[in-house]
Amino acid sequence: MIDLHGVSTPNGHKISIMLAETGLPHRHIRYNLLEGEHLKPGFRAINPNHRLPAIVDHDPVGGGEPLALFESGAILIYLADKSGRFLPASPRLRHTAIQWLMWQMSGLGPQHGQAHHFLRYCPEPPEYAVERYGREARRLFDVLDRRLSEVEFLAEEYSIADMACWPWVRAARAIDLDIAEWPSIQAWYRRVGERRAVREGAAVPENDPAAGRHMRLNPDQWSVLFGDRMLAAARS
Ligand SMILES: N[C@@H](CCC(=O)N[C@@H](CS)C(=O)NCC(=O)O)C(=O)O
Repeated sequence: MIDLHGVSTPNGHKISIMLAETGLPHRHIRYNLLEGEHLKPGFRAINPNHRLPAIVDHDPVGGGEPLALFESGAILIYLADKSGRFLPASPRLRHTAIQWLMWQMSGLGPQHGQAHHFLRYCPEPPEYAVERYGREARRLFDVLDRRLSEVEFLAEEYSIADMACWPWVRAARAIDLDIAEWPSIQAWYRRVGERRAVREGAAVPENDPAAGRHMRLNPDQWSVLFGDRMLAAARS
């Protein structure tokens, strides 16, 4: 049994999609970020970085004590190893899949995340930051679109690289990007989105605060995400 410590955000959806795809037995433990549930000291044993998602596998690969893992890319690779699915068997394509997964983890996710921060959270967004991250967000979509004009899926066959990117492409409307501008991304987005496991894994609860476009945080919520409460969790 795998515990998914999760949240309804793009990073959380990567893992719920993979669990739905593989059918690995799991239960979903949902966190409320705005309440700071991920900052509680007890969560550190699962993720010392105090972020979501994380998993605890009570029947881990290789046996032994339950295994706790954080970083959604590492979790996807682990679940691919455990299930023997969604990482191509051929070394060339396996490394291609890992390459695009790393691109998502280091580029698409963080850069679109910064664009989102300055557009949606920053009280008085500096024009420089909005433009810098806006341009980078568009550049990354240009890169993705070019790749998807050459192949049906990022590593030629459907893999964890597609599962990692898809929720971030879906979230791009929140930074005012319309995927209709990138036809190959749009076609791939529909192709992947038609999968039952993707629909199931990426279902957003109606009351999910992260699903809204405009984030109006009260001072305590701001402190949890960006201020003293966030820092205190790492220092305590
Ligand atoms: N690189 C990490 C990013 C994790 C991350 O930043 N998760 C967000 C939710 S998508 C989070 O926990 N935010 C809480 C916070 O910033 O306090 C991953 O891919 O797992």
